[in-house]
Amino acid sequence: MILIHKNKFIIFLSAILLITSIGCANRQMTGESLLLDDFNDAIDPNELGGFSYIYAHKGARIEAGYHLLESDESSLYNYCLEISWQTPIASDAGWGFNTRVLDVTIANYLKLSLKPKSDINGVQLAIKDMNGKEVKQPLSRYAKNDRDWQNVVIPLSDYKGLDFTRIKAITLIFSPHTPEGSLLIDDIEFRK
Ligand SMILES: [Ca+2]
Repeated sequence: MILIHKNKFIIFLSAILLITSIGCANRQMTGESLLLDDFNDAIDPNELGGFSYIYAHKGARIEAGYHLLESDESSLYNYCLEISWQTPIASDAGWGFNTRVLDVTIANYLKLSLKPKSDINGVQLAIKDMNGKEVKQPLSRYAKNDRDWQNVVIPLSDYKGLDFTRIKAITLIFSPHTPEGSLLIDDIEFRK
């Protein structure tokens, strides 16, 4: 009986190790594009299984919520994410989400839909890898500072030095440069 229990325990332990190793495995982009989130299910986690996060220090405030877009024939429930920020002088705040351990070596661009509802000059887009290295670029380098929906295409060649075999997170960083504002964001994806 003791032997049977021991074998059962070993099988149980092996199953746990297998599940754990699958859970930690790198997700690899293989096709033309890899969707991170279209927000249409209006719930965390994103399409990669990663969760979003908010941070707001030294008097800053961030709010993020799902925003239902007007329906058209192609999609009845098209949600995007609305992010509002208040970033007084010397504060620091951001919204981001985990991509888990993502291999996007074959990708050339990060693409997203954006509708600024205010000035976005102080907004930066950061990409972080599993080594803890983070590279930031001003969103206004790629996006127009107007109030219409636009496709924003960000070349990953501008994010030098990252380990693109193990990308961990993408963050929008809000600074006191624009102390108050909001934007709508949708359809974040890596593309070849
Ligand atoms: Ca959407």
